[in-house]
Amino acid sequence: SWNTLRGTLLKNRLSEEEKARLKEQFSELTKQPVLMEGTEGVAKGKNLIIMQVESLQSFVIGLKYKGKEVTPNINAFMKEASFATAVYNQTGPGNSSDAEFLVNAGLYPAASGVAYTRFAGNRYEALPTLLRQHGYSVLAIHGDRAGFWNRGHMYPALGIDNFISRKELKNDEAIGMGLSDRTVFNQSLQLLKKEKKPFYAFIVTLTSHYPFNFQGLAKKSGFDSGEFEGTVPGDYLSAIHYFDTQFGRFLKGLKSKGLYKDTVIIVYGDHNAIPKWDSPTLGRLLGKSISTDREWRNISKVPLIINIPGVKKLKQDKSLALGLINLPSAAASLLGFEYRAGLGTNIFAKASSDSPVIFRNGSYITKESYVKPAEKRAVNLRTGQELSYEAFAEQTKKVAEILALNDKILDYDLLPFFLKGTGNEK
Ligand code: GP9
Ligand code: MN
Repeated sequence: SWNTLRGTLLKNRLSEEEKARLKEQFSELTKQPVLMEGTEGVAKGKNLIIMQVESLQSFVIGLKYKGKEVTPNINAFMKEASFATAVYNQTGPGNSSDAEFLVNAGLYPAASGVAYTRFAGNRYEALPTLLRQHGYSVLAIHGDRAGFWNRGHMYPALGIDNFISRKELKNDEAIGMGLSDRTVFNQSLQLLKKEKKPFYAFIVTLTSHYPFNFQGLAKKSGFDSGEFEGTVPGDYLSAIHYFDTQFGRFLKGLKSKGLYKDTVIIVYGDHNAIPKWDSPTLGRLLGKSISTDREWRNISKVPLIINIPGVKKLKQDKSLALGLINLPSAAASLLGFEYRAGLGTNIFAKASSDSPVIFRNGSYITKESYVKPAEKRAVNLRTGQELSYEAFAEQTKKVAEILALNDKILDYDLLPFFLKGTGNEK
């Protein structure tokens, strides 16, 4: 496109000094940390399913509406999970695709525009590539056309060499933007049964997409959102309940096909569902106030659940603030591998430093503070009390440098250069 071409033409070359400096910064940031006991390699040899659930927010988990659980299957899954938390949404304008990028590449969204469309020509060493190097077969399944978010080009760049999109799937049931979660899960079970083991399957759901009221969905969901039917939050509960029912059937299918016991299942929400202007309605539905920044931030979190059959609670350092960028290194280490090509700290790192959750706009969250450089403000996460912005100067500078490094990696396709000689290159 014109944007890509212009970007290429306007781009200055990086000096060798600058490249060396960036490489140094990168290797410093991606030093393999000491991990919590009982996490490294606990899932060695197992299959991996990473499921990105469209618009799944944390607040629906465990929620009862008119006495009925919204997500009974996720609730049960979470009870037996090895690790479960709520993370902050780090996506930018690329929405679903940014979440995929955070999770599979461990890189931040693009500084402007969308990484999946701007940087599909880059050379990555993403999680799928790493797993393929270790003998995994890799596939992605998503019930939309391959062109959406440029996945058809980006997936191969990330090392996903087998993309089962809407075109390859049986089109026997469509809801809203693409094939229904029901048929996608059914067909996924058939595909996974046949897939060479061990596999990594990246499954991206779609039916619970905004505005959550696609034709026929309410009926298939059967959820009674009462007086909130027809509002975004009410229809959201119904759409998520539909997803949850299909998810339950999928887990059952994995069990009956004998796949469950050999498979790590990671489930997360890609980004928040409810737009901010609907927060008063959501507040009424939940019977609580979500008017302050803090309440909004908390309600906007998305779940991240890791389930390794037979593995009870994984130890994690609670002081780490988490986002989706922290997932690929964690998934790799559970399987017994080291992921060195992304910028996120491992979820299971023994956190010696306070590693922040970084948002694309330069704001960041440490364990106790929320810092917004654009407004030169810092607040206490829990109390909302104003803090001295200047006190965060060093941390703010570090965060800006990490985002700048991310942008240099994308703009100049630097990963192959960074990883040369680390044993992580192709
Ligand atoms: C389409 C879907 C879009 O394939 O992933 O989701 P969005 O990015 O709009 O949340
Ligand atoms: Mn999405």
